[in-house]
Amino acid sequence: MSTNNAVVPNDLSAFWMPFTANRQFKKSPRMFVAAKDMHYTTSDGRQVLDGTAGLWCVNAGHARPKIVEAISKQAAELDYAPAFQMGHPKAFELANRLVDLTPDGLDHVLFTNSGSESVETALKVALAYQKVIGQGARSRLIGRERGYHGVNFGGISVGGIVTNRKMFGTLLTGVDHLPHTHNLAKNAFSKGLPEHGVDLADELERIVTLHDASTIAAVIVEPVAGSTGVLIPPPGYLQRLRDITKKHGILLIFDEVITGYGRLGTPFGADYFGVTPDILVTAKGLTNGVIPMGAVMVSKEIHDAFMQGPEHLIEFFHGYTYSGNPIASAAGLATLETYKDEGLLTRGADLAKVWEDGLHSLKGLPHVIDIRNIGLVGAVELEPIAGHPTKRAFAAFLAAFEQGLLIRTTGDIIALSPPLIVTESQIDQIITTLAGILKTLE
Ligand code: PXG
Ligand code: PLP
Repeated sequence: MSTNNAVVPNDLSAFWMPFTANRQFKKSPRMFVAAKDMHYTTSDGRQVLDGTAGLWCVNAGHARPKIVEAISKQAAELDYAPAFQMGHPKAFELANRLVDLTPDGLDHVLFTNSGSESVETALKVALAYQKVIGQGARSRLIGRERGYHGVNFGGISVGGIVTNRKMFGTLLTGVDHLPHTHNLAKNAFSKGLPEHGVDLADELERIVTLHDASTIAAVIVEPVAGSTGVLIPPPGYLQRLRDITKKHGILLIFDEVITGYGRLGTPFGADYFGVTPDILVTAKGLTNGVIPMGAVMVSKEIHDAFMQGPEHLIEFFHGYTYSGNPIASAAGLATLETYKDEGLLTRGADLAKVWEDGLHSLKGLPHVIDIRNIGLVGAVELEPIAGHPTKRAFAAFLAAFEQGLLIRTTGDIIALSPPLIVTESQIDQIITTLAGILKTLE
């Protein structure tokens, strides 16, 4: 039990925490109680520099005035409106703004409440689209090893993380996977895009030959795999996936839950790589992480294929109670305005060189076996302690937290993705703190 005004509740047992070592955490909790701009405040009153934009989502930094104001105003004005067969202006306005922001051809938006729901939505649109155009035999979905597409059943089926899959039965049937593009032997310590591996895209041709194109609905990939440790594709790889999918009538879905909204120094990964998918999956940075919301942008061609038959009938049997929720829509609009006011969707490009130089200065420190960077994303891969995978990176995470820096670890990889408002001196602080920790790690 706890009181409402306690800084830290005295019983932590009821909340079964997500993707957390619950017993370890509850023995020595790490609590944030406030946040502003680049910093969190801990329950013991310390400032912690946010090196990860929360969970890759707080792209404009914390407690930004326009967003705070928009949310409180919207809550007082129109808190909720039914999402089915009713509308409210801000959801339409936000969809229009998103269509303006995304690459040409992506002209329609479906709203969700998370990246996971955005992924399920995209996969369902893809399958239904193939049916609607008379290609109903196209029921297979192709994902990629080490892909992360959230935690719902579709997402873990096309995803490629064994721990997220193995406890949950047979998942979706008819799914196959491309190989991932991570190649330490050939590409370690690459700056930006790694040189080797474009041929891995040709594995899609092999998969198409195996199953026949007429059975495949869609391919889903992250332009840069974030969650499994910042796996960056070589030049030409995504274009080759685009060419092969187009040739075979297969839809290409980019999961931009992390790469979207400025993370790579361009509005979307699609812009960075100059490759436009048929469906673009987003969440996180859409509302600066403040209110749960996702958005799935689809091509005009896909959307228009559904707009047939009697007009009083529902065209697509899918949606959420909170699709386009008024407060989330207001948060999204204020977030996009903040990005625009401050040039944040391209600020990553201005800082990319400083970021790259800082990160790569860690080369040669103990246990460091690779460093990767793109836009304002970075990863430092550590040699695992023999027999104890993840332990070394987790020790770095705990040490960083003690020293006032929030980092994120996955396996033995340290991932970094600061808010796009980060200053050069804060980049310096991130690198200096990390260097100190790497020198002392067991
Ligand atoms: N797709 C991608 C590419 C993601 O990165 C999701 C879907 C799912 O989004 P939701 O909102 O349902 O969590 C994600 C989320 C990490 C980390 O530290 C990454 C994510 C979430 C939490 C932590 O790597 N990615
Ligand atoms: N479960 C039940 C019993 C429901 O009534 C609903 C929605 O009406 C859902 C699940 C789905 O909830 P949501 O629309 O918030 O995803």
